[in-house]
Amino acid sequence: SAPLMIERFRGCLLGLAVGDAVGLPFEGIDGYGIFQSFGRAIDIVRSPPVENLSYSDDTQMMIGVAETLIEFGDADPANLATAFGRNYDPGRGYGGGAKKILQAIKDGKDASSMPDTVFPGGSFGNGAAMRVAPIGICFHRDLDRVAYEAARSAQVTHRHPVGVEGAVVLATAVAMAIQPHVYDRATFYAELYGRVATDEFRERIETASTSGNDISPSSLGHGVEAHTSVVTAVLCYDQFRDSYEQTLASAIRAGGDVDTIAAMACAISGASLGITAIPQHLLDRLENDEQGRDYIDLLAVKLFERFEKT
Ligand code: F2R
Ligand code: MG
Ligand code: MG
Repeated sequence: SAPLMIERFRGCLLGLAVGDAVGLPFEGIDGYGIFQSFGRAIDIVRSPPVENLSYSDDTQMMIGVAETLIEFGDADPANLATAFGRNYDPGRGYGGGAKKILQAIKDGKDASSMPDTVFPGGSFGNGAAMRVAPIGICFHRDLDRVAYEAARSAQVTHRHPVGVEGAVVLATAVAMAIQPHVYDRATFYAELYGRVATDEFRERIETASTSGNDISPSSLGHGVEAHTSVVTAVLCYDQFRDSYEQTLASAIRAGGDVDTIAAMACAISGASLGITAIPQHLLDRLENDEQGRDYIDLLAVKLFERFEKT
């Protein structure tokens, strides 16, 4: 039977954290290198080479998005900036531009213009996409609202159109996946295509839509840039819609920015399949300190109560 909506909220947030944490040890290694050193991706998922699964910046920033939605009901950039600065721990492995902006916020400086200058034209990294999933689950009944809130959530750190579109695409994919209505492949990608204007995204969404199972997700890229990782992650989900475990393995096979591709793919998969689809042994190994597993689960329940029960 279809998962309950509360299971889907929990599956999305914890799915993202588990994907991030399982993928983190492989960040920066290509798929073949991972296979040579650690074996098959599916065996890595079934028995990760590290005992304790620690998450990275992807999950830490997702927590800030979730906290902001719970407290304020929307993705107002000023409120998000406060949450990101409050939670910022440089030891979690942030991108170079993000680090500068978040450190300035944490130090109480006015960082509002930094996203325009940290890279020429703004950042097109995947940092706005990797954290955006809570927006997709909260506003899933209104895809225009999802796109609007995702775009403004990106403004805190990512102002390049490609960086912004990464957040819009990922949030829209999550929003479609969490709905009881099942989107067929053509409709799913048509919806994503309609939300973007850059060639970087349009070409990759078109390829994913037409090539489907005939290509490996990594052929769309596996980099730290939004356009070389977001559609890759969407395809990792789409090729294995019925299995969280296989989606995670696919993200590991993609190589490169593995923690982030896995976080994004597994957020979509968890939203679709619910928390019971996440292997229990992975949840058990996920860090559970102050802002760990139980806290993330609590955020999912609070989001459900605020956005689903009204
Ligand atoms: N940063 C990492 N991993 C590196 C290893 C970290 C190390 N272990 C440590 O402890 O420090 N992972 C995380 O970063 C990615 C998300 O990055 P985000 O938030 O988008 O950051 P940023 O700096 O804005 O963009 C990332 C890089 O993309 C390139 N770039 C972006 N815009 C550019 C532009 N307009 N022109 C040229 N280059 C641009 C830069 O190289 C940025 O540094 C995730 O993988 C997350 O896990
Ligand atoms: Mg990371
Ligand atoms: Mg990463």
